[in-house]
Amino acid sequence: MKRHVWQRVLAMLSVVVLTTAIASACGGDSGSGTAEWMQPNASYENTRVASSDIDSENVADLNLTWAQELTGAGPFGAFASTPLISEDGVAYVQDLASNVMAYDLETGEQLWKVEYKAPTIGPNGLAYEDGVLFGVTNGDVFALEAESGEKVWEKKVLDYDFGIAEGQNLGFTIQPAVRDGVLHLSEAAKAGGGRALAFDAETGEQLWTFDTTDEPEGDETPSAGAWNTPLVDADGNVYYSVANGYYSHNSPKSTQNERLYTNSLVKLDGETGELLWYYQTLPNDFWDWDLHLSPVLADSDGEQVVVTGGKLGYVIAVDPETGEEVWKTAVGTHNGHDDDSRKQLEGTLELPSPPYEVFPGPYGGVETNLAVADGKVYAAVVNLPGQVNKPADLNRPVLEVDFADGRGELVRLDLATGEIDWSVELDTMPLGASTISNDLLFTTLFDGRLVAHSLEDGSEVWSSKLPAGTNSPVAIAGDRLVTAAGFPQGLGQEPQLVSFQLNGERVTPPAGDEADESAETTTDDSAAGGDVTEVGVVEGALRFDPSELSVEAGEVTFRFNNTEAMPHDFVIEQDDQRIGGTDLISNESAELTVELEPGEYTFYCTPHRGAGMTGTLTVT
Ligand SMILES: [Cu+2]
Repeated sequence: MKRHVWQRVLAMLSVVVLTTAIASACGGDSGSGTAEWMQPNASYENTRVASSDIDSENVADLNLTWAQELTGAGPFGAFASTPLISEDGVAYVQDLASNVMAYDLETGEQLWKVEYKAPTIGPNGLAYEDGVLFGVTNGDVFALEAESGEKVWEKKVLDYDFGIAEGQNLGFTIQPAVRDGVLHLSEAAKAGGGRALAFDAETGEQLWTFDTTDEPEGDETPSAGAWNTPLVDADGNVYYSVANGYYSHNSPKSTQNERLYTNSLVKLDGETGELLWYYQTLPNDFWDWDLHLSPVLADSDGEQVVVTGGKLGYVIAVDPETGEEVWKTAVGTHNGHDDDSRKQLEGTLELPSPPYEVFPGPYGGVETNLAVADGKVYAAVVNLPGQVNKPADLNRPVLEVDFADGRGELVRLDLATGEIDWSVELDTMPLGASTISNDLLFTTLFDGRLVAHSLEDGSEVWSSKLPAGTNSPVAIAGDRLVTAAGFPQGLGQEPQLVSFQLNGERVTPPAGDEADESAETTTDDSAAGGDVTEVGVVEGALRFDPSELSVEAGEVTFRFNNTEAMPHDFVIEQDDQRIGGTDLISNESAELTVELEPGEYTFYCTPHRGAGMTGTLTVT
């Protein structure tokens, strides 16, 4: 153990040396200096259209100019929000441990950091108005001086217990919106249904709340709330895509109903929080098909429409005045389950015998935000099925997936009709939202690539390999692009914030070869112990290695070796009773000693249980 810690320190030191070298290698020429990206989705309308110099003619000269290690992490990596970029050359970001940092865009130097150390599922992130940054941790809302990171105000808003695993109360995990002095954000899934809240941006005073379910006391299932930045229109009215509930196909039938306002777009009065209208797109959802994207307000031939979508694999346009559907288009792979939830309400649902796959899966469909420009909608679509391997899987609110099977598409739809103009296939999942820069569509791919595709026909124009896997969106301003390689997937990959500049001096980010070696040698420690049962992880797969263990009854010691930066724990239970577990750890080992009687046990990782990170333990 000691040796491992020491090697980790060495690895970190080498990273520090490298990043210092990178910073000093960066020359003095200044950027164009007037463009900014200071809204979560670039504009109040959530269009994700950058004010940018980068286009298909010059993208070949877009170079990585610095990378900085990200140290905080949540269950889905180190980073998942859209960075903010100020016109005076500062990037403001929040990692998945809720920590907030400011970086000098020119040098990559960290200007300040506020540590919250509160892991969250994400996507979280920052909002900005009049020199002040706004953000959340699980239960708190805070305002910071952008200049210094100094606290302006901070409020504990939620006082219930929350966790970071699916099916738990998740608290806040949203990138808020702020406009004209009012801050808007929502709880994510919460027992009975999360609330949308509005605050006075100057004082932090709570102005109103809106229950995103119509009977918040009716059902204890964590449900509704919102994951992504709402839309605030020029009148101050607020549109949220309200998420679903953690219901399984086999959840008691009494709790399965339309369950307003799950999977609904809602419009709220900005003054009072009163519901103006709702549009429910999928009642009684039990496949974890959230409607959860940031709604986008766009002009379509002189008519305003609000466009949204989500994991259900549809892009939808709604009339902002009435809430009536204008069009609804399926994107990505669907394999015949779209009407299951409605059929179950009618009592006519018949499912096949396992095993079978369900498209879109629980991480599938349009997982990350849309972009809209010039009468066109752009969607990054994930094709990754949920797996029903045995009848009991229908008790799971989130079907098991295998991230290694993930594929995707980029799709362009016509804003007026919803018709698909083009769709191009991707050999890995796009989880980096859609960002438009002149004639290019940027996103990031799960295996660690930053890509730019042609708006015209979807063809790939440019790509760059990032130092680690990623599920981070892209922000662009002027000649700069900021994103993260925040989802490490291989031995030695370290999460990093990365910055690109047109014609910037290219650097090679720390690749982590030395960390690689240190991780490999950690297993040597096992020689020191006596009877220790080792369990590790399959890198990048959210799986234990092995997934089946057997030990003899009595006092048993397990050593859990997490060779990834992704945090995992190792928990043993029997008949829903927790026997014991390690802390969440990353890039290290932890031991667990428990007294076990003969029998069958389950082990799992708390944050990734829903993603299938489970195994069986036989005690003889
Ligand atoms: Cu895990």
